[in-house]
Amino acid sequence: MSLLKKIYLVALLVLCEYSSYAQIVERWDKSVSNQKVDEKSKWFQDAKFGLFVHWGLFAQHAGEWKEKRYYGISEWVMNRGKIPVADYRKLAQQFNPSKFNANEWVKMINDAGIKYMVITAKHHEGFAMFGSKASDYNILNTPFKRDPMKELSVACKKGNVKMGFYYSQFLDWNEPNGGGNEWDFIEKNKDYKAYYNSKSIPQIKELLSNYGPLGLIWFDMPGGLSKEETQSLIDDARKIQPNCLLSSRVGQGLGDFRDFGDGEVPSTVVKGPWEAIFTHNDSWGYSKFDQNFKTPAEIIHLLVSVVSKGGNLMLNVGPKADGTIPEASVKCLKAVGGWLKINGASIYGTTYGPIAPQPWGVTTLKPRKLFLHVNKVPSNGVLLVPGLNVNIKQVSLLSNKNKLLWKKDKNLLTITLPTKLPDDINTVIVVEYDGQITDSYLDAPVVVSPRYPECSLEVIKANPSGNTKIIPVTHSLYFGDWKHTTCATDMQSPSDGITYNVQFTEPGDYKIMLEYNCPIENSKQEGLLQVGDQKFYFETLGSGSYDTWRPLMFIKQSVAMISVSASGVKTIKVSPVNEGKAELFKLSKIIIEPVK
Ligand code: JFZ
Repeated sequence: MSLLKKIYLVALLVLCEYSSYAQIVERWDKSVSNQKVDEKSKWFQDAKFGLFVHWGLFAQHAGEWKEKRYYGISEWVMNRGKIPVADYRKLAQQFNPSKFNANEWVKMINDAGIKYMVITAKHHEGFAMFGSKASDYNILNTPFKRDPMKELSVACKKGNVKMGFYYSQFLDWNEPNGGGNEWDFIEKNKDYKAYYNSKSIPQIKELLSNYGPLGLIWFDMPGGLSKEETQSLIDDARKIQPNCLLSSRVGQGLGDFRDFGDGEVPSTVVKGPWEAIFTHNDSWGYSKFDQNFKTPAEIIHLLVSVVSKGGNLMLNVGPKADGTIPEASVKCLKAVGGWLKINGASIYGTTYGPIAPQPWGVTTLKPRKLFLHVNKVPSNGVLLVPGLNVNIKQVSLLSNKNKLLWKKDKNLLTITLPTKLPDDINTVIVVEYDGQITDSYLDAPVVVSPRYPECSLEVIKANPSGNTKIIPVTHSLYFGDWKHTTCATDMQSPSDGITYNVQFTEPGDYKIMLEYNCPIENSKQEGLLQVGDQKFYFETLGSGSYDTWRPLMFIKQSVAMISVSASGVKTIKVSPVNEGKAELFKLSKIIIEPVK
């Protein structure tokens, strides 16, 4: 691993004061689970959909420096190219986003159905995108001369969009006492407190004082402050704007809402205010060559998935140096907004779905209304909704209010779907009911039905045994482009393994496949799949090594063909056969396909 990668990873962990993801979760759970969800964060939890904007001098490089293209997060080019401060600062002399129009941005936000925006006021490059008295390295000292943050705060107020600022409170590659620049400055000579007192804290106060009521301050990459000093920074912020929410990346397990890792969605429901953040392509800052944009369907599915677990999605755009937003992002957000115009009632103001994910999709909830998000249609046109211990009043399509035929047998609701669903990306069905839906069904068995091309048994639904851990495994396609896949890991002896309870809705023949990552050097170990009392042995196949800095490559291996004689619950278990030289594999899911 290169020195830069080590620095980034260590910085990421040390600056976040965490030694592992588990500790991130554990430390947060300790602090936030004691906090009641108060009125202050209600707007945030109702909003569900935010826009992240990464804009700075880095947009001029657009991922390139001295004819070299840097794949991954383009706002880190100064660090990756070890660009001397003296050279980098020249960018400020030519920065003139003449096509910037705050009202056009806010119109795009409104058309997208987005309710809040968080924009980089100062990223790690140290340049303030706002007029600052604390540092002359700011946008007023450029050919642009205007304060785009001021113009955005006016436009957001007019467009009823909550405004927030991203602020990198510790990493500052422009400053001798800021974090992260080891190529111009000597780490051991740094005085972080001097940096906080002369630039970071004064600028945070400027943002809180000069841009009207803010929805949130999105701190990032904490470091250099003790828990007490972080708390006093929070106290100072509260004195200026008590209702402004602060992100969990303020550090020390503090903050008003929880941010997960970049590009990460928790695999289960998470209670309390939280947010998943995603790039639109593979970079936060504008990149002139990164065309890997997520489609409207992918964004809608991501938004629905996040909201079904109780969170917000904040999707990022990276404006160009001229002040315009890439056309691919504008078009995509408009299409997502079109879906929300019709289906927004199933997103805004909802809470997490009380029913575990089903083969057809997931759910969200409002009092007396359960929303079924159908993105896979059963071949027989009959939707099975388990776990409804309530009095059903009506079932209809959200988009056109058309009533649907339904019947209920104990806690199983059966809905007859129309031959053509109104939306082939995600159709929403509203189940109106009396009474209280309990969460009890979140832990129900995973459902497998032959009415779908395949059913996935995500490992989060399994029970681990022995040393087995079910955790998010972090990897990346390119530098800083983090991905997180929940896997069952550390299965190395026969006493380790995972067990599912699986509800087969109908008898039939089924093919069982395992999806896993297994480094070639650890492959050819023997595993055992047990379905009820049937045993199926398999030998693992190599899929590629695991390294945080590379894509985690998965392989799908067919290991069994079973006949299920009647509907009902079966246990499915996976474990190593022998005491292995290494873990059997990192298992992400079991896939079950009906045999046609
Ligand atoms: C940080 C920045 O370095 C990056 O440029 C971008 O602004 C992103 C939103 O935030 O990157 C991080 C910070 C923290 C984690 C991962 C990436 N983390 O704690 O997993």
